[in-house]
Amino acid sequence: MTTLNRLDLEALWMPFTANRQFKQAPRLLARAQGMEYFTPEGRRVLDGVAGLWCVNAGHGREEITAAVTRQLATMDYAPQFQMGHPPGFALATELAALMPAGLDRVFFTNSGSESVDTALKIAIAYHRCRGDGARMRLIGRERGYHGVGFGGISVGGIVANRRMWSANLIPGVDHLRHTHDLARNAYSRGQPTHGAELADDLERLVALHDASTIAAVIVEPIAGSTGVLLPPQGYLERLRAICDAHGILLIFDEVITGFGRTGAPFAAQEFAVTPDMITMAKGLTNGCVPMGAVAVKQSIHDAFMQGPPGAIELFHGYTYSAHPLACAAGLATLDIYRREGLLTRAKSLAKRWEDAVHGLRGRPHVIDTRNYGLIAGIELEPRPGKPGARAFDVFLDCFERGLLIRTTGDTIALSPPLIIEPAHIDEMFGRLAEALARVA
Ligand code: PXG
Repeated sequence: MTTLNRLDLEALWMPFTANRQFKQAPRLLARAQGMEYFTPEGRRVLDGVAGLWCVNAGHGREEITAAVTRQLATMDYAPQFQMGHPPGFALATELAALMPAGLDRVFFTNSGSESVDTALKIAIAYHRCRGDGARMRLIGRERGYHGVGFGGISVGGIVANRRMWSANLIPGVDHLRHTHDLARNAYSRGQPTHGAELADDLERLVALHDASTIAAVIVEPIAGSTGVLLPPQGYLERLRAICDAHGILLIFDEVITGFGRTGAPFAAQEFAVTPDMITMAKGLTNGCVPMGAVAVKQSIHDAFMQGPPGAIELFHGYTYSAHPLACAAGLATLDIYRREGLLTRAKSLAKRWEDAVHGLRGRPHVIDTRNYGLIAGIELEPRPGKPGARAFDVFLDCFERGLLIRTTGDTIALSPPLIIEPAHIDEMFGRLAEALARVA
């Protein structure tokens, strides 16, 4: 590993990466344990982002390793089409029990992107099953991220993910405005005060298109990828009420907010707003085997269960839906979450975390600090004409000095493993403060 040279890097086309820049000065990780990564040279790097918002129980969990190893030796793969296996049913049952009441039917996928496209397809098909087939329109939100499938980029609101394929995005999609408003909400602790009225954008779209053409609205309860955008107080409630008034399904994309990130198992529970479907991935297997899922209300599932008993009710699925290794990893992960209280642990650390986040106020270039559960967004003033460059330099500086952070535009996002201890919080924000002082 330590002897990788330039040629060894050529074949791999890396995702969401500046490939040419990266390969000039590669940043490699070779090993991980608990709260830490180690480089091939053995240098310690504190994990401030749970890998990529997924390793919620920390790295190198032996129980998961053992469960996956056992499953691999017992049955490596089994089809799910017209066949089944016990770990698939067991994981679905356990997940259903974790969900907000009523969302107790589970469809398995392999990623967040697949979960999103699955949920959008279910939404449209659901209305058709009920004889309401004109409801095909999908509503996303500006600055939303819903993965990289054609459905996900269509409802998503990130221009760089859309412009290349703009002629091919799925038709019949509109976007609500995003809720990020530094002028009114900078330095909010938890949910911002202003902006619930932005949910009324949905009323505007209903007035424009008529509710009878709208299938679903999809939002992240907290938008992660575009820089930690928190829902204003009352916003999600209002969105739910408008959806209810017009028979529109509400989908929460909880790929990053699921599995304890906010202080409750799911953000839906934390914010006490129950959507009709929840998409998830990442923390479902502690990031160690790819897996995603969509939880749906039983009434949605049941709308499909009609026609002759021999008929396939939903023409959708993946070769690796409910892959046995992923199910074994998921079951072991949920067991750890339960035993160690990790799905609510963020709550007990949230105040300490919040104070640390807001301790960065007043540091060079910082124009906002925001937080929820074990999530932080630290927004920097961009360098003139060079958006993202300053935050990226902070990222590089942190990595060199032993801290992994994530940046998007000029916002630094932190989302550590939920096993984090107060000493790690101090170390993380100490290092970040030093990096901010160094980077021009
Ligand atoms: N929905 C949401 C809300 C996400 O955050 C996806 C869907 C797609 O998941 P997959 O498994 O297909 O990648 C995501 C992914 C970041 C970051 O730094 C976030 C994601 C992925 C990569 C980076 O914020 N989230």
